[in-house]
Amino acid sequence: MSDTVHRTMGQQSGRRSWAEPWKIKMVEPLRMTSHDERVAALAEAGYNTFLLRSDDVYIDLLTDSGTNAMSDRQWAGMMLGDEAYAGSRNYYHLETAIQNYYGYEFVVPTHQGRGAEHLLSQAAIRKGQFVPGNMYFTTTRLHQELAGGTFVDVIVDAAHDPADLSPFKGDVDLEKLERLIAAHGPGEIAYVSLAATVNMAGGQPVSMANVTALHELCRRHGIPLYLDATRLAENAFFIQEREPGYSGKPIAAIVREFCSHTDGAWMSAKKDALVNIGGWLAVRDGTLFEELRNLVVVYEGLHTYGGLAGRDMEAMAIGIAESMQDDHMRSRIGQVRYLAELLEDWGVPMVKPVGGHAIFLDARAFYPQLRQDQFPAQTLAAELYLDTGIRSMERGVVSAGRDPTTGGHNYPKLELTRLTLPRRVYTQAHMDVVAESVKAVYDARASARGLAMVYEPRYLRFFQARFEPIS
Ligand code: PLI
Repeated sequence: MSDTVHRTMGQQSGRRSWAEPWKIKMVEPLRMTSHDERVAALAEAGYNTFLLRSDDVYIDLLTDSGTNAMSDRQWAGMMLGDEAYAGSRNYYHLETAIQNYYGYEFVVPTHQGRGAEHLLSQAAIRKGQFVPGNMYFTTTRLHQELAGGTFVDVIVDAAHDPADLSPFKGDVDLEKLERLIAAHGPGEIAYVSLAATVNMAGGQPVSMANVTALHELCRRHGIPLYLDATRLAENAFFIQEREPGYSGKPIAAIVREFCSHTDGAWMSAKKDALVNIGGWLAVRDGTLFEELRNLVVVYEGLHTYGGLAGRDMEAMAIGIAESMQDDHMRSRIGQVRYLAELLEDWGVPMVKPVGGHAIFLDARAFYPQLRQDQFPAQTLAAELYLDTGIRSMERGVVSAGRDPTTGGHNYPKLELTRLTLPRRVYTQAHMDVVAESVKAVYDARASARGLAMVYEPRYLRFFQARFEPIS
């Protein structure tokens, strides 16, 4: 095509699209299923998408956790695994990557995020203490409770409203936190548990202004501030886009600045860091580090592998660097927005603004005829699977579990079904198929009857609970 023709086309269409900063070198075939096969598979799975076999799934949007496609650089790194029991060179690469990109001095590797949550909760919570945070996350809160702590939600009210368009719905409400400290005294607060891009709120970011003020407040009261950095690079993208003074700053610099306002962090590297397994915990306090480094050998493995193979740590070190690249993040969140725009055009109700890792469909708005104890979000996940074999996840009353004191259901304001996008895995055409399937389920919304829970495990029930359709 001549330069002139090319330029003219550009002018006529007036648009300039973005594309992924990579090309595909290996593919994994997908299996398509018939409607009858899906009906049988869903019944066998107790209407819980976690219990489906992945072979029965066409497009898997259950989670962005560990489902990333690694780069050729990461795969090359896997071949450089130093599988020594102690002192693997890959551990030192990982330690350097975390020190450079996040800025914490002392690093403990763990097999995944909840391994790190377990260690931190055991080391930093005394029985009876409170742990305030910006909305609960399932595994985080459970480990805090198992250590004898009580989680208290101090997120801004806007986070609980799917239609509120505030740009930083992950922020901590500093007044709520001050009130909690005044009521119990700072000695009864174990630490503040701050999550970047709050998962259960729809992937909503925390502003730099908020973490700066929060850190100051914590310092005044002598309370540590620990960060769940699982999706911090995505959070940094929103700061770059929305917060005054950050539009010219690279994601990597924003991440470093954000961490500088915290006393330590943990991460499920299965998200931002573009690997299939791995996690870490990192702090500035040498005494706390000593305790964590001792605990890790009890629960995870030696402090230079923490439950991981050397090759896993190498892939993580490389993935951390790749996750901070601006063009990577632009296309990652660009794909989430592409799907959101299609759904928005059809009036499908979802949490807004759209977050970093997923679309969160508003199941209450889908199914106003269902009570929350008829599990609207679980029902929507089941219907989506039946339509085209798309797997999503419930993030509503089932995920919220039971109140440890009363034993009753926790009833969260948000009753959501999450379509989570794995990184570098699906194409724009897959997104079209997903959007059309959601639209078909939305069009059929009046016929949904809901589900009854017929089996409930003790911990993290959403993973293994079983349901039956209400007839
Ligand atoms: O799944 P883990 O154990 O590697 O990480 C636990 C974990 C901690 N924090 C946050 C914000 C998470 O999102 C998280 C895990 N999330 C999952 C599995 C998800 O599907 O969102």
